[in-house]
Amino acid sequence: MAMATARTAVCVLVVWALVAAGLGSVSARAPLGRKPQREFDYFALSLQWPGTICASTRHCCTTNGCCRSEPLQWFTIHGLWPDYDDGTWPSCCRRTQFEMNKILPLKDILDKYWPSLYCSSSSTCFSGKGPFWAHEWEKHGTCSAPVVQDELQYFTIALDLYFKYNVTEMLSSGGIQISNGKEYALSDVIDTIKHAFGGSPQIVCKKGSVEELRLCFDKELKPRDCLTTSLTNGSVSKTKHCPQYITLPKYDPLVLANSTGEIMKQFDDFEVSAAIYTA
Ligand code: U2P
Repeated sequence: MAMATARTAVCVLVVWALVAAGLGSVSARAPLGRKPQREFDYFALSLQWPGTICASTRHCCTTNGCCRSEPLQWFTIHGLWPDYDDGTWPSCCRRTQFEMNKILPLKDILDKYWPSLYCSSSSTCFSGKGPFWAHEWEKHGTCSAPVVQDELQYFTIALDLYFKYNVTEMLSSGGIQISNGKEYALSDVIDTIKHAFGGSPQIVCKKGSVEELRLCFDKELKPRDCLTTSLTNGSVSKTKHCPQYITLPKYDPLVLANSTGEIMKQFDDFEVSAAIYTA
């Protein structure tokens, strides 16, 4: 129900953002002094599995989605990435800074479905450090022209694709449930997504558990196959390869909450910096 409401809100915003920005054909411009990067070939919507990533969390802060009392039991967004068909990708294409106030109407939805799963702030293209969303917009969003022209449009399109192609639901309808210990054949997971989505996903693992799942789209935002070769040509290291049988583990935030001292210290630190940030 909450998901349906969120989806409706995002759809309205997508239409609005598309109309506001227009769908002209402006190619990605390079930051001053750099050669322009050519137009991308397709998008990868990269999703993270909190059950796997959060298992490595050692300390907490309010910005880390792993630290919430209610566990994240769905794939969350990592980013919408413009990619090339040769397995490489453009990055940091325009000198434009992330501005939180441009996406304020999306804030609650982003918090829920696009949280950072780490405490450290992320690197940005030109201004050092910032929130996870700033990193994704500056590194990938600015290279998404001519399909995406501005920050609001970048986030609304990513959210719209995320809600339209709900991977968590696709897997559970195909009998692949979140569960500690239960192993699924990698080929079954891929086939389940292929069948429900209409394109072959890319799956990244960490010690045999799903860490990321990527769905790919052409420039008209229609499903297409992801590259499988990029797994071998350097974008994903050997340790990220998936074995024949993989797991989709649950995680329990209470386990984290029990390692208290460090957590409270991190919360205090965050409250101080958050106050400065919002002042
Ligand atoms: O895979 C490790 C990191 O490389 C970046 N990446 C990977 C594949 C791709 O198609 N595009 C891409 O950018 C990601 O970097 P990030 O967005 O996290 O900075 C990914 O985490």
